[in-house]
Amino acid sequence: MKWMTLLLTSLCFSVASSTAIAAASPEVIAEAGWVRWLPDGRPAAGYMTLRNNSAQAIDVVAASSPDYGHVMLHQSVSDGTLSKMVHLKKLTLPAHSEVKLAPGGYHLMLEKARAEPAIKPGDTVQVKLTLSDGTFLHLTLPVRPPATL
Ligand SMILES: [Cu+2]
Repeated sequence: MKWMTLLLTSLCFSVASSTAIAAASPEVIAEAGWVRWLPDGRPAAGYMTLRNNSAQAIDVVAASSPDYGHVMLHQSVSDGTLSKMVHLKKLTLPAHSEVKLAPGGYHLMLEKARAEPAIKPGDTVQVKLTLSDGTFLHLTLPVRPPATL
């Protein structure tokens, strides 16, 4: 009976891994992504253009990274004199359109960078975006110094 259990276990593993591949979003792509690094352990920001090629709106509902302990969706807003950052629960990508995450607007806030080896310009970081249709985007973003602005 023991071989049966082993066989079932390995079958489950192969099903799980093919599901993980299938879960990459077929409809949403990210272009021109990068991370703006700041010195002294200050939070970094992630920028990119997200394109939704589908006929329905899709939301980005979560973001995470193995390279940062805490990742949030933020929007910088200004009333003309003061600028502040608002935490977003989701970022809607309308059908057949693109949304830019860029300095002064939407961005990923990347906090609690891993310590060893410390993230620095020239590195790449991994970011995973979870979409409202249950699929994911796995991104590899180059890290650049703030002067890239
Ligand atoms: Cu922010």
